[in-house]
Amino acid sequence: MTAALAAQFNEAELNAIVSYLAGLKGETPPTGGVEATPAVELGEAPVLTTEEFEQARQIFFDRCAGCHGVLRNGATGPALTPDKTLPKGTLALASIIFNGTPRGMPDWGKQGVLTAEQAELMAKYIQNEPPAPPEMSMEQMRGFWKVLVAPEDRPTEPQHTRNWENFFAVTLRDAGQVAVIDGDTYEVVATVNTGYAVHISRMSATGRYVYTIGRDGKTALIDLWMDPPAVVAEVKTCYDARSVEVSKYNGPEGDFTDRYAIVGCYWPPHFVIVDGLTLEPLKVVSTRSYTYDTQEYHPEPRVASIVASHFSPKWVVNVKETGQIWLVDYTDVQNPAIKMLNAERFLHDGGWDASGRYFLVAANNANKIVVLDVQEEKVAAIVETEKIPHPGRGANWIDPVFGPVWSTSHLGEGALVAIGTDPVNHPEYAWKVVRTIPLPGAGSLFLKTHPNSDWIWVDHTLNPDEEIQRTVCVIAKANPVEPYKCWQVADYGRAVHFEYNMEGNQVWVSVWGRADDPGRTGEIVVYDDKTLEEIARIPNLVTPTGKFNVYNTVKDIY
Ligand code: DHE
Repeated sequence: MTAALAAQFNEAELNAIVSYLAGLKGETPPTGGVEATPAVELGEAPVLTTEEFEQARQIFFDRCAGCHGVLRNGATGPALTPDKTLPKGTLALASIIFNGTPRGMPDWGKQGVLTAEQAELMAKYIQNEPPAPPEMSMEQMRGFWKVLVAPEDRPTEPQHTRNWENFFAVTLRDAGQVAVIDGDTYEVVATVNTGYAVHISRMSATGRYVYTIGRDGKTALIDLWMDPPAVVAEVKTCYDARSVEVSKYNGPEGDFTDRYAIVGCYWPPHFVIVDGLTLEPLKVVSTRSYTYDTQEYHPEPRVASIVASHFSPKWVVNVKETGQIWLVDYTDVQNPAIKMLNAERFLHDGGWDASGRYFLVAANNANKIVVLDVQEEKVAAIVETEKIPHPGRGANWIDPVFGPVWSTSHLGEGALVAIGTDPVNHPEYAWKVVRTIPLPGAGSLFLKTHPNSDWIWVDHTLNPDEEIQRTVCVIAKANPVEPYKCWQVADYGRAVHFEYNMEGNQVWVSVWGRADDPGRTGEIVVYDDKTLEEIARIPNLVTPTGKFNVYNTVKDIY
């Protein structure tokens, strides 16, 4: 490789190319081999047949758009527009797609998700201009909307004697389903069809309903009082989505519990307010706007996390690419007042501090956590962290030296940080990183704790090393300087995401297997949170990822 070409790549990308080329040496290369197309000049995008282009478009939507954007302007992952990809060329791009990078690009080839031919196809595809995806009108949304059981035909009390507040909604990612699992008995009470690859489940303010959002933009409403729990309404408000939240406020301005829900879309870039009991789409609001800092127009500002304020009838809507936090007042949904706060680019996931006043959200590719004071409606601080913070909802705990803290782990660094969250009693530590605790590796997606727990649990799901991918660690709150214990939860798959049961004495961890590998599709491992001993396995689940306990989700316990 010439020095000029090598300068196009960072160290991680060069390593991926070297490792890829090393794999091509043998008689039967493990990767299947990719024809070495030299780096091409700008303007010479490789030509694809219509069939190849359609296959690549679908793979890009399923695997790549979440991080790089549908229009490939970059967010969690770098921009992949032809001006960036053409100088790299097919071979280098295919190497990176196949091998991944330590900074968070998954190793799609090594994981067996993409063949070498598909990696090459994707490398060629991303050197072409991105196709413009379709918009979605209110009329189309209404066409998708279905009420399967009308509110007046639903039960007025639970139709079973199970402890439904201790139910878990578990995403069965590749099956396009959610399993409702009884947290007392570990029985699968119902498996319901939802959207594809449900990203999150959130509960209505009363806890009776579960709202799921599929990657395909489909929202399903599950009634937990039915026997068995079933989908009572569904709607599709976008083609690509990650977030859903409900209205929670009950106070002088009205009782909004179970009244509305809001769906945050990746494409088209908008949010949609729907009726809380029927999912009837009511109002669509575009997020296309200007970046908060340079004030340049952005055609694809995607809606990342959304939370409902406890203080006012407002949702906190995090707009990724423009770096703005929108406070959306839902008292008049047809004429919503929106306060736009400048924050930081690439807002992603986040959670409340223990008081419920501050929302801490990762600006992941900026390596920062933005602290929003929801009561004062202003950004209280922006905190520098390690590389690519990924908190899920984070973890609130009391540090023996620094008092109340909120924690995040990182995708790009083996480190868990604690940020002081108590400006009243510990002002010297508030909104500062007070601890950095080393982990066995990078690639962490989630961490979790509970006010009753002695531990903070953390995963390493996207670490390239197979053993580390399945390893979870616990850090003792009493001595938070290093992990107290780390172990592999299974001999296959990746360990991902934690959730406590209602009592806060058991922890559930997903083993994310492969849908096409019978016996190893996935399971949930349940641990005693005091002794850290395994209590049960809930086997034969198809690619379980997120798990949401009804009680803990309603009360925002993490
Ligand atoms: Fe997620 C939360 C986006 C990849 C499982 N994920 C979120 C949120 C966003 C988001 C915006 C916050 C929602 C909220 O709170 O309102 N996730 C994205 C992506 O854009 C990304 C990086 C790439 C993609 O294409 O989707 C991505 N996420 C993943 C996964 O690969 C995971 C592990 C499995 C999957 O679904 O494909 C995954 N994300 C989750 C889970 C949560 C989540 C389980 C909720 C955590 C919680 O405890 O609340």
